[in-house]
Amino acid sequence: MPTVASAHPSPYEFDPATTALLVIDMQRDFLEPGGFGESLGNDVSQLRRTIGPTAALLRACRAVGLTVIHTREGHSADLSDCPPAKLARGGPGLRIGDPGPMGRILIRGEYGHDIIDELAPRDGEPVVDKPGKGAFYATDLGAMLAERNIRSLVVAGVTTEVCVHTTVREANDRGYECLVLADCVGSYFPEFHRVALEMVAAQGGIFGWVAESTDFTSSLV
Ligand code: C5J
Repeated sequence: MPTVASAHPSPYEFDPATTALLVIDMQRDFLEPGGFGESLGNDVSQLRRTIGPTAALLRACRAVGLTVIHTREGHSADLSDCPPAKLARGGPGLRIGDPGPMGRILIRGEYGHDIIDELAPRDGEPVVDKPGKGAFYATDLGAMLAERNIRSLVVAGVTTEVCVHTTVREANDRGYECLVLADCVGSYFPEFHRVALEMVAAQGGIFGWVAESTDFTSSLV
């Protein structure tokens, strides 16, 4: 069984046949100027350091035929799946559904909602559209994983303390063994990123493991 010996808090063992790479919300709306992330007052350049390692991770996973699944956060054009409290976020004229330089902010089908070119999904890789922070809420991700007999999730994406954390917590409660790749997840707030990773692995791995992506990819060969 492949093992990531350097994972925290303990070595992470996984079977590639029942493991999926989950790449969370690497969308223009979060990583590029003019999108949802920036509309909330964030410095989106903070997330860009994740792109190179995640591109390398995707190459390594695809090379060995690991299941790869992408997610995108966003809402339908009529906003019927967006709770009022979420709609109220951001300054006037910069809220979800408002027009921005990359199209309507965080709306499915708009340019800004899609995944950045560097990490574009390949044909056949599922893309899960989710209205919430967690990838299991109001999606068919659970069914998709069950169909493929997936038991372990290797997690990349943004942001560490929001959609990555929420999804890993949801996955942990559903019995998935989650490995979060520290260099492939990012936050607008470096301190939140650091502490969020500590929280995953604290208390003996309360809801997962943490490792560097190269330690994971070197275990694949
Ligand atoms: C946020 C996300 N931060 N993908 N979404 O609103 O983490």
